[in-house]
Amino acid sequence: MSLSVTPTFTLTEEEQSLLPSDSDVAFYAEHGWYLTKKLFSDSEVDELIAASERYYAGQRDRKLPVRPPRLASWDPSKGDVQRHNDYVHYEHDGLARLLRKPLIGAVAAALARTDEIRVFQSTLIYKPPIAAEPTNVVPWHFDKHYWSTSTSDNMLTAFIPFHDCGEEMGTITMVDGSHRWRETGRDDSMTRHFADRDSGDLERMLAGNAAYNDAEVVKVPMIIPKGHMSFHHCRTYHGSLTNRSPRPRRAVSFHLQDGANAYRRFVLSTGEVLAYNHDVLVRRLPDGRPDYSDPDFCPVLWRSPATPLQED
Ligand SMILES: O=C(O)CCC(=O)C(=O)O
Ligand SMILES: [Fe+2]
Repeated sequence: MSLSVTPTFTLTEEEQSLLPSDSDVAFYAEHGWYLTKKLFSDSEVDELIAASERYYAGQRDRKLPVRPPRLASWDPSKGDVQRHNDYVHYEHDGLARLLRKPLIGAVAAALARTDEIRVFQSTLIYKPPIAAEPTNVVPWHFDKHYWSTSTSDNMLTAFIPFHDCGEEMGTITMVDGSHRWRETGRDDSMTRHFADRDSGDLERMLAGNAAYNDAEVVKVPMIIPKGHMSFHHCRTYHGSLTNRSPRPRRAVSFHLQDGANAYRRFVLSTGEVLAYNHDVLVRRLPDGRPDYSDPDFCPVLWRSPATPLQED
């Protein structure tokens, strides 16, 4: 992107009043999660639903140039299971326009105490209203495990429901303060997405890590009113139960990276070099590493006005 088309990142006075306060930022640092104020109007949230329905009906503004190996890509042939679709900020302009609202990036930057926030991934999620549907359960995990090829330990996720979202819907639930735990035993399976792993193993891993840290597992369900969202640190354990309500649970998991994040080589115990889906998509740095600041896939969402612009 050339300097001349670099967007300016500004907030209205009203938006500034929606930023986290200093005590909110301290709360996030201590607890590993944060519930925002109302960042989207009702009509913006309704537009997210409409855009997601167009997406599910097959509308795309562009397609990924190659299909990465572990792409989450629900389509109607998969039926009434939990839907996950990655890279929606790339493939669908209607969703991207709303998700790229600078205010979301500004909130993330304040929480992560950083000047720049880039999109890392966006996953459109839909839990059908089927209480007994096993794929609706999201087992305990933290996101950094499958971002092992990222240098940053300061990445974070905005969980953005498209309606009021509470316990009956199987809202996202955080394990309070778990981002500060030290990790016991790590193995290759942790780099795999929770959908590809055994939920019993994940439950045991959570209990084992809590015991190792002499910590109690305090599960906090995020009760999120329409237009609000929750944020979680990339090392905060979280999961969610099934959808027991009569309506679908619709959301985007908007995964964000701080400006300093970059690719690092991560070798599994087998000697295999781990790849994240980006690694077959993004442009390369001069030294050959995947560029996690490729503006096509990882656009800048927020840059604090004081930060000098860089040519990319
Ligand atoms: O859909 C959920 O409840 C959890 C989503 C998730 O794992 C995340 O936002 O990182
Ligand atoms: Fe997650």
